[in-house]
Amino acid sequence: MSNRHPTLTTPFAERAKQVTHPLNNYLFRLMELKSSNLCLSADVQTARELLYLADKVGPSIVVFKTHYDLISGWDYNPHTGTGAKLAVLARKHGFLIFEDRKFVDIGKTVQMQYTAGTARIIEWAHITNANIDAGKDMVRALAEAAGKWKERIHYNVNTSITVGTPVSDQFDEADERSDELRRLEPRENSNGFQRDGREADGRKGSIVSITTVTQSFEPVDSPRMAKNTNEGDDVVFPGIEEAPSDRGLLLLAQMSSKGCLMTKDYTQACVEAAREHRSFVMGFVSQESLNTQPEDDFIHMTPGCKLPPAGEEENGHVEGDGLGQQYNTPSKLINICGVDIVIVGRGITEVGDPQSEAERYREKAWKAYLSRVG
Ligand code: 6AU
Repeated sequence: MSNRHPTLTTPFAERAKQVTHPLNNYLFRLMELKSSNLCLSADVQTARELLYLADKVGPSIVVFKTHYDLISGWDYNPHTGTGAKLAVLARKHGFLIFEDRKFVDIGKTVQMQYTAGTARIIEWAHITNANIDAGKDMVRALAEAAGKWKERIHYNVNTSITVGTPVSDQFDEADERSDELRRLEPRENSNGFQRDGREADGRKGSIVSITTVTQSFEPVDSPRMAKNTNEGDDVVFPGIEEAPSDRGLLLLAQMSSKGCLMTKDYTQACVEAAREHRSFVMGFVSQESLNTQPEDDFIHMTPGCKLPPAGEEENGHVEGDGLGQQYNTPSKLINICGVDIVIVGRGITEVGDPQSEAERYREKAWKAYLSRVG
């Protein structure tokens, strides 16, 4: 870590003004507003527990981290399911959702894992992360997928249907329009040109009727992630606007686990990949600050964080979990290692009162930040 990098002593409110990534701008302002640099790692087993935790602990945190594949009863419906419900809580309490998916594969596969399949992570998670062992092109692939997704959600699709007898010129136009719609709305577009007598080889036969589906795309102003109609779903955390609809990636640059095989060269490759994709990569999951060049302003989120029990905080040391996880206190990670947000899981979720424990972590982590920036 470079001890003198300006980001270590610059308040989050100032960093908000300088950052490239819209989600970092939003997140730094949210952190100042809530006096919080705490992320909850909600590694619970059921969707019910997950949503309960998000509602209870939401006021103390700025990021809510999920492993959706741990959760039984995850409802995949994009409008009313678990992701959409989390989005409602994120707006209400003011936090970003981070799906800890740790993508690692060839570019095409990670694009599909990110945007499609059952979970459609991109629809509900503002942030996700990737291990770039597969190479830097994977980051570009995810960035491209996020860019295309954002273009698409910025438009409302308005549909009108007319039925009539066609004139000959209409067919070629109709085919072009149909292709365009298929490109924009893969698989979901159900418009059907009903043509009788169309030959398999593409020659036109006798046509009895045509149903024309016209779709126009109108810009949508709200960055809202999922459409919900329940009462109260529109509540937005006071003092800040809704999160932007941009998506962000954290590169898994260093791990908290004992014997981790990530080398310095790998970590450096993460930094280079981040610099190449500043409009998509927000920063790192790492154990220290990796900002070294003057223009670096990446955010650092750090797991492996636990406090000693209340009243014993001064002792400082916390044992690992016996399965490789190693812990440091918020004070060490933020003050000495220079990270911005601490990620806490079992330290909060496995106590009797997660709500007040989250407050204890929030206070300690924020105090460490204040002391770092002086
Ligand atoms: O606080 P814990 O130990 O209960 O949970 C830590 C959480 C888990 C891990 O999957 C995750 O943080 N994690 C990560 C992440 C966030 O990518 C990286 C790492 O190096 N160590 C780690 O524990 O959900």
